[in-house]
Amino acid sequence: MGLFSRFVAKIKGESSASALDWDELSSELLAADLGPVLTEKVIAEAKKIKGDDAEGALREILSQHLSQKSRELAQGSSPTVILIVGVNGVGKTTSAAKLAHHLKKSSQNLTLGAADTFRAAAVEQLSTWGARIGVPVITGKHEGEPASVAFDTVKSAVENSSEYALIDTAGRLHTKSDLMAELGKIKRVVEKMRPVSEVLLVIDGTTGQNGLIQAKLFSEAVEVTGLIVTKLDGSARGGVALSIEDQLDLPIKFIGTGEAIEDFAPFDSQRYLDGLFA
Ligand SMILES: Nc1nc2c(ncn2[C@@H]2O[C@H](COP(=O)(O)OP(=O)(O)OP(=O)(O)O)[C@@H](O)[C@H]2O)c(=O)[nH]1
Ligand SMILES: [Mg+2]
Repeated sequence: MGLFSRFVAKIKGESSASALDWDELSSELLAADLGPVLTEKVIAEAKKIKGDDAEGALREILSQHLSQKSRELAQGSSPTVILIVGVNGVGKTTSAAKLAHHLKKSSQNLTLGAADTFRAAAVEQLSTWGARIGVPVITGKHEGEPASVAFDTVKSAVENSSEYALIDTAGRLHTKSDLMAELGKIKRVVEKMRPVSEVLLVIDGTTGQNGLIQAKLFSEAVEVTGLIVTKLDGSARGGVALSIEDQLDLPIKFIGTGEAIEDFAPFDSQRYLDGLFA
């Protein structure tokens, strides 16, 4: 059942929902990772709703907490440079491959960069995806300088007339300031050649309110332009998405819904809202 379907039933005064009180609704929203701030706002606004179109009114309330920024990828001068960043294990490498695959459907040339030089397996992982989807992957020396791999990726993308250069980076703890500073360096080095049009922060949709803290700290280190929220397959919790959009005004641009290359789509806010009421 969608997160808000009982909510709507209660507002309509349906008897089946009469036992449900606002505290209970509040707990449900918290359990869905909407977070305390947004939960409080939504409950306060929802209490004012009366009349028949409770669902319409509630949808309107929730829409107002979604980011109004564009969910389209920004277009740079070819190649459009996109950095993929985030904490460990959230799905950056998989999302870089999925995004490349998604973009390949509409553009001729793409270049992927494996700027996670800390783990040999990470380079291998992206190279394997690249071979599978037919996109060249630029790699560097193990434990080499990530900024230099990123630079080489954009250089190669310029040389082979790629429309996009997608750069995967190593997972980093948002609380480690040296690692966060490295992101700024990668961006600065790349920008000697081309502007970085997008810094996409990957958030694991099941990690709850910690995702909000990650988004805050990454935004302080580097100008995050949008989010990819992963692991939304079968999760009843994706509410963190709404809470990040509300508090940081960062638009979710794509979602990941599984491990396969096709389990990826542009974020559709209307469908997201449908899911909450379904
Ligand atoms: N179910 C599900 N699994 C996903 C999704 N995206 C990624 N994964 C899985 O999550 C795991 C980690 O994915 P990676 O892409 O390696 O994550 P990463 O952020 O690059 O990890 P590090 O480079 O180690 O920081 C893998 O097993 C992926 O298959 C998703 O949308 N749904
Ligand atoms: Mg990775």
